Amino acid sequence: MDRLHTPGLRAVVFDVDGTLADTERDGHRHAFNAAFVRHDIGVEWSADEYGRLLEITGGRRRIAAYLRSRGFGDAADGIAARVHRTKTDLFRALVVHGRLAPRPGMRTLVADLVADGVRIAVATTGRRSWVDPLVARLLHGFPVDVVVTGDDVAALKPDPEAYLTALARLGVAAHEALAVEDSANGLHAAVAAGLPALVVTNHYTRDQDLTGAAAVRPAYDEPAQVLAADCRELHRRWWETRAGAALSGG
Ligand code: XBP
Ligand code: MG
Repeated sequence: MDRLHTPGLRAVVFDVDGTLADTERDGHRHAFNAAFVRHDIGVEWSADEYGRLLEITGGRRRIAAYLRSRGFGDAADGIAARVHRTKTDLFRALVVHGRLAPRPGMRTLVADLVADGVRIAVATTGRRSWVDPLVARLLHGFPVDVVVTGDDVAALKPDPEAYLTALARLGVAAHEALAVEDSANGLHAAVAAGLPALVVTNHYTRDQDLTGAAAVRPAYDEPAQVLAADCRELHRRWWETRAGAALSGG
C-alpha cells in the first residue's frame, strides 16, 4: 500500500453464523441435539453450554472435543464424524424450510453497499451443503461474488485461510476490503488476513474480548442503521491510523 494514500473500499466479506443470521442457539444447536438423539449418544447441549462450546469452531471439531472431554477417548473422532454428517443434513433441512431469518438491518446494509459499488463476499467455517442455500436465501436479490466455506479450507477460523481464500477469489487486496464478523474467533481470522473488521455482536458474543476490531456494534440497526458510508469511514480511518503510524516509524 502507498503509505501516503488510504485505499478505497472495494469489497466487504461477511461471516455467516451469528453475522448474516442468528443461526447458533435455535439453529445449529437444535440440529446437533437432534443428531445426538439419532445416534443414541445421550448428549444434549443447553443454550448456555453451547455458548461455551462455540469457542471451538467447526461442528465436527466441536463434537469431537466435547466427547473427548466426556471420556470417549479414541472413539471421539469417529463418532463425531458420523454425528456431524447427520447434523449437517438436519441443519440443511432447517435452512431449506426457511427457518432462519436475516439479522435485522443486515440486508439494508448489503443493499447500500451494492448500490455504492462495493462487492459482496462470504467467508465462513460452516459446510457448503447448508451455507449455499442459506446465503442464497439471506442475500436473495444481491450479487454475491464469492462464497468460501469450511469445505474450501484446511484450517478453520481463527486461522485466516477462509479470508485469504475469499480475497484471492475476489482478486482484491486485504487493504481494499472490510470484514463483518460477530465473534472473537472471526475477528482474529479477519485481522490475521490483514482486514479491518466491523464486529456486530449477538447474545453469545457481546461479552467477548473484541480488542482489535475496527468497530463493535450491538446490532446493524441500533442505535442507528449501519450503512455503506459507515463502512467506508471505518475502513478509511483504520488505514489512516496505520499509514500515520508507519510514517512516524510506529
Ligand atoms: C461458526 C462455526 C460453525 C457452526 C457449525 O463459526 O463454528 O462451525 O457453529 O457449522 P463462524 P458446521 O461464524 O466463525 O464461521 O457444523 O457446518 O461446522
Ligand atoms: Mg460467526
